[in-house]
Amino acid sequence: MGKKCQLVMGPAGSGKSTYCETMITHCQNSKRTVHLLNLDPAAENFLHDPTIDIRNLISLEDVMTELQYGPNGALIYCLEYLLENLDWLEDELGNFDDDYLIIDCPGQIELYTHFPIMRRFVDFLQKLGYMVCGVYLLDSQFIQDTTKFFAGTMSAMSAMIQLEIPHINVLTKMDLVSEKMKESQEIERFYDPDSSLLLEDLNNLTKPKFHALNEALGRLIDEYNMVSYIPLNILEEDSVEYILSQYIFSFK
Ligand SMILES: Nc1nc2c(ncn2[C@@H]2O[C@H](COP(=O)(O)OP(=O)(O)OP(=O)(O)O)[C@@H](O)[C@H]2O)c(=O)[nH]1
Ligand SMILES: [Mg+2]
Repeated sequence: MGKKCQLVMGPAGSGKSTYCETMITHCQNSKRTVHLLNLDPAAENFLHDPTIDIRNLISLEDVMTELQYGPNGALIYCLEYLLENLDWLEDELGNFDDDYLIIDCPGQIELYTHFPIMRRFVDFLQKLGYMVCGVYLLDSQFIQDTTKFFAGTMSAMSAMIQLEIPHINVLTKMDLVSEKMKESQEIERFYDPDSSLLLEDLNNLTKPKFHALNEALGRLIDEYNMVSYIPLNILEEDSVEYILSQYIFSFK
């Protein structure tokens, strides 16, 4: 089977850590071996202790105190420090062979959009023989505001283009979406975004001077035709298993 890993990305609060916990519990229940790699130096508590943890290499608080950086600058420093100390990570990774690795990333969007950090990290994993799948999470509450949904879709696309790896997008927290909404046709246009359907909402929500921009962004999403979402309800085993199957399938 080879070494596989999921790089779990997405904006702050999109549900990355919860997704990792859910995936690990699910895999353990079905007797699959998984390891959590925590890449977020600002993380606090985990349900499952990470097998590998960036906090054992460098402390965000130390960086903030010693270098007098704010939290965002310190986080970038920590990740760049990791890239300079990949020997440490290689030792920690050991030889997991057929196991899965689930990587919980920080929520700073700039890590996926314009810093080369994640790209270099992925290159490193690939050199070690890992097949890496990007899993980009977006909070399903964004569907209530098309402007947020559009912005989230642009950031998902940006991560896909930056990393050039197999990729799935997941709409999280579906347990919070009403049954009525889930059963309606309306939700389908978010799973497989059709910009012409969303554009009307978007134009109603923005001032006329932005309409040309909205249309250009809509065309961009259509032209790439790459962004679609898989809904995830963490309370339903079938839903978690489906994401896992799509992740495996992404390598085919
Ligand atoms: N109801 C519900 N709440 C969720 C779900 N996923 C996450 N949450 C809640 O959303 C909040 C943020 O979840 P996290 O998993 O910490 O999100 P994150 O993306 O790791 O956040 P950062 O690491 O700060 O970027 C927490 O209060 C979670 O309990 C979900 O599937 N359903
Ligand atoms: Mg987190």
